[in-house]
Amino acid sequence: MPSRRRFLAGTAVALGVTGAATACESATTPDTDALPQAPVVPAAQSPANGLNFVVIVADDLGYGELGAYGQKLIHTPHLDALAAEGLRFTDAYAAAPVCAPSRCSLFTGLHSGHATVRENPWGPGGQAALTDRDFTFAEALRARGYRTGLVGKWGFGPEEPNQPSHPSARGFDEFYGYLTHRHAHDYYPSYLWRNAEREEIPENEDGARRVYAPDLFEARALDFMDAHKEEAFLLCLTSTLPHAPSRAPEIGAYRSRPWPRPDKLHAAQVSNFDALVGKVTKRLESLGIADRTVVIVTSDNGPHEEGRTDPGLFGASGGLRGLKRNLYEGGIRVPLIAWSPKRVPSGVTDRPTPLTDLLPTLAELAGAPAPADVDGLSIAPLLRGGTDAARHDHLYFYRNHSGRTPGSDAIDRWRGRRLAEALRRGDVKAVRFAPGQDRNVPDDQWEVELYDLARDPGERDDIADKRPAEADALVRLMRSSWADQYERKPFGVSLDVAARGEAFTVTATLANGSAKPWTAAGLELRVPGGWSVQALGAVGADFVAAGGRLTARWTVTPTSGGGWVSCVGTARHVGAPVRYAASAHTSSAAA
Ligand SMILES: [Ca+2]
Repeated sequence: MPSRRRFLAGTAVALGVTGAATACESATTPDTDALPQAPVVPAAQSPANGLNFVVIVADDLGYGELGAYGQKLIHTPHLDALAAEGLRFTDAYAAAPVCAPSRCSLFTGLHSGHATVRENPWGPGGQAALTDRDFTFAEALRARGYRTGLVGKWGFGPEEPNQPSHPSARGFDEFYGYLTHRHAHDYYPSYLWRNAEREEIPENEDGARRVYAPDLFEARALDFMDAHKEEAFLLCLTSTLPHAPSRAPEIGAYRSRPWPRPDKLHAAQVSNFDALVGKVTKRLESLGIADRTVVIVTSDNGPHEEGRTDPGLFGASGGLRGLKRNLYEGGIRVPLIAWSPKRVPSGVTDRPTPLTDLLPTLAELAGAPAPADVDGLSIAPLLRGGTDAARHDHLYFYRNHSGRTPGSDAIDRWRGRRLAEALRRGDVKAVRFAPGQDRNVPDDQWEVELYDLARDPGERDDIADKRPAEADALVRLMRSSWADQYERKPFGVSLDVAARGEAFTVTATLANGSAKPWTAAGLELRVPGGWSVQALGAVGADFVAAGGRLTARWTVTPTSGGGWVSCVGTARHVGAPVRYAASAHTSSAAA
């Protein structure tokens, strides 16, 4: 029998909503084998003339691997053109120097001292999954009526449908790609996931290499835009390029270069990523929707040195110290380009911009509420042509990772397996290493370094001894940036079903966890045909303050047996309609 957790996740999956599971935590385990599928509550209507968003994330693409960021050997003409026409960020940061924590922060807007996933699956803590407490930017936009798709690497297990860490449960209407982190390392997979279904790729069985996954993702991404060109959409294209292994169908333009084969293939991977971005923008133009689409391109961490590639050959870190796995700049500073013809002005910004800013930015541009308790800040003013956006007081970074590679370990001075933290405030950055992998050791056991990035962008001159008070101040900020379990404020609809004799009491809450008030709020309960419903008080409110909530209760009398009850919460946020939903099976409340 599926576990209660899977059952609860199934409710959320069916509706693509948040809150369902938390609402039912106190419920008794239902006999889920006997349950029909949860009813599908229609999504909100797509906003007329809404902006589209295409978020393209490269995997391990270094700060210096694009021509627009100084690359000389690898050709990236499409991205260079995007950077010239759009807004190029010189100081953008992944939240972590390896994949899973970086991506968790990117999707949820929480930095690596608050996010659910702070380590790779094989890190000391072995984290690999999102939970129902996580609210992604896809969930934010979906509540506003966006059609949402994710194509490529999701990277969070388990390898199962109908569970809270599946993209379908975290706001994506359509998913095609790898579920788990490890599976995404296979460029010729024998299967991929399409929503909750595992789809076999017989051409790649038994280790055959006939179908290259990036080609499948390209086709699916273009199809998604074709299918939804009349609607407002969010497409996340999470490419696995140019992650190890160095695999590409063709070496192409690099065939005659005097480089080892892994480096030729790596260069081809980066150019293939560039070509992918070019095809996406060309398709947006041919569909006539480029002018109302914002394309954002970035990477999840610094360049790798796996599969015998040599990042030094290409200057892949752009002159910064560090590779993937390091908390020095090369491990975490990433390219970031925002492009939208006629909308995003061309230019360059040095605003320190963590990828946690994506959630509030996309939400603001879409007119959707964002949870007020995220760490990101919106850069929407910059994308609209303003000179700046609100700046972070400081940026926090965490690393606890068992794997190490020789180059990154040497850059860390052979502390690559030790837990590390970094913090940037203004132009000053602290990096510190614990004695081992325990974050709770006293401060005086850590090795602390301090760098002035304005004068010393390569982090070569440690000034911690010269400026001890400043080093101490940054360490205090590291301490305060960390929460073992970050408590989230309620957001969206939650639902509770309690048995009361022959009847049930259903309590629903619509929580406005955003920073702006909502108007015209209402909760509507849906039950199977023939059941009677009696509201116990008001089910609507003219006004729900920021941080406030609307709660409604009903007595529900079933005609027989159990069944699904669903609740839809609607409100207007800055005048625009938003919609959240949750459902629960009444057998979950049976004594
Ligand atoms: Ca990565």
